Amino acid sequence: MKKRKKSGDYFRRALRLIPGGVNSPVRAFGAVGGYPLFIEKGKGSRIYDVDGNAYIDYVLSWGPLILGHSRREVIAAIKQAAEKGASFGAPTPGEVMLAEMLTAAFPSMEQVRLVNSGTEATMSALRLARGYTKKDTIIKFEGCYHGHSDGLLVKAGSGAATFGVPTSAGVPGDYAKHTIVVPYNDIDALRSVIAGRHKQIAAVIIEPVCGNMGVVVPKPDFLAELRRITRKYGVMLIFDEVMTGFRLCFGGAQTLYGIDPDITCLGKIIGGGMPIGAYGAKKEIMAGVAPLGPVYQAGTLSGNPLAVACGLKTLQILRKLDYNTLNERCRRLCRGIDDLGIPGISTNSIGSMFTLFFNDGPVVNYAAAARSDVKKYARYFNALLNNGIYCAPSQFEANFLSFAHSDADIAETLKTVKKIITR
Ligand code: KE4
Repeated sequence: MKKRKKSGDYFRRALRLIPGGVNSPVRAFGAVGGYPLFIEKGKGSRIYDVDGNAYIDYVLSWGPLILGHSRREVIAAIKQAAEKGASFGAPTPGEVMLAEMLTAAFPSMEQVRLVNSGTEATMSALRLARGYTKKDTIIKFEGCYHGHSDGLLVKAGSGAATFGVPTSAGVPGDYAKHTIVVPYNDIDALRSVIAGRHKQIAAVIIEPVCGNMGVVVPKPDFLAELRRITRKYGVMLIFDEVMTGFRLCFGGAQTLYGIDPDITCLGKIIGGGMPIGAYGAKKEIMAGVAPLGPVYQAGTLSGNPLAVACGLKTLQILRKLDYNTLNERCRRLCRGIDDLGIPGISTNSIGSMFTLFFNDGPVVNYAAAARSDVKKYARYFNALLNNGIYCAPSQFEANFLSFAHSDADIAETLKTVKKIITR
């Protein structure tokens, strides 16, 4: 049993000053019990808590650290940028270079605007879609998470395709009613909503591969059919690639599946672990964004030079790496778990993101994911933690590999997972 006394001390201090002791809810270990680790440092595939315990890290700050922690060249780039100053509130050369990198990797984007988080990216993308189409209603999919802007904290009302109801206090019903929620992977539900209401629907927003109900991949042709239907009815298609962008491959899910969305949202990896987000589209659509057009969006620290330097260096390194080596390790890990053939356990994985579900599967949407045994997941999570492996502290999250995860890490993880789930 690992000693985690100092984390407990910090948590008690934090609880007095920070709601739930954390600056983002999922970090509070509410779904798995106990108290969160307070992290001292990260290096390569590992993080180290304040009690000196080491963990193979499969959270990687919820995705951004695809190169692993504290990659030498990335830290050097941040230090070099910091020497010149933290922020100017004026354009800098790095922002142009990052815009060139992003639009080259995502040809559906001819122009891109940097913001400070994935939430800002999706919130701005929806405002742009509404401004461009002059329609107010949007469609999201059950189980997809796009950040915490009001109109997206919405769940399906009674009946599959009625107007949404808020999932959070403080969201006026008047906001939620503009959001329709349909089941992920249900193209018939999507088609009937759009056919019936396309005159009011500005956009559909989707995680093209979902990570926020645990990993759930689109059924064959789901995304292609989604693109066909939205194009047919004049509804914009927004790909939220905050998690999948530069994760599944250098060009994200849209490159992997060959889909051309109208607007793309990015985050996480493009900042290499520092605060950043972005949204982009064809020039004609981005012409609607202030100061060019009437859709207002702004940010004091948008394009922050340190975040840009960190993200740019990350992508410059990433561009030269072979994703097959990364993805093969993820496949090996998940295949090793599946080959154990344990009833009530299944894995979903794609690229270098995976979820072990306490669920017979197949987990193809939120209703299926919700049937998972979250108590078993909590026990599994804590057993992994006590054996030096840090996975997502919730059944309904994705886990990630980095280029720093070695064959030995995978072998150790598989051995530990086997010991835990077969006992
Ligand atoms: P941020 O505002 O947290 O940078 O991004 C919001 C967001 C948007 N779109 C997708 C697909 C996302 O996964 C996220 C954020 N992901 C969660 C983890 N599932 C962040 C972790 C957290 O909330 O602390």
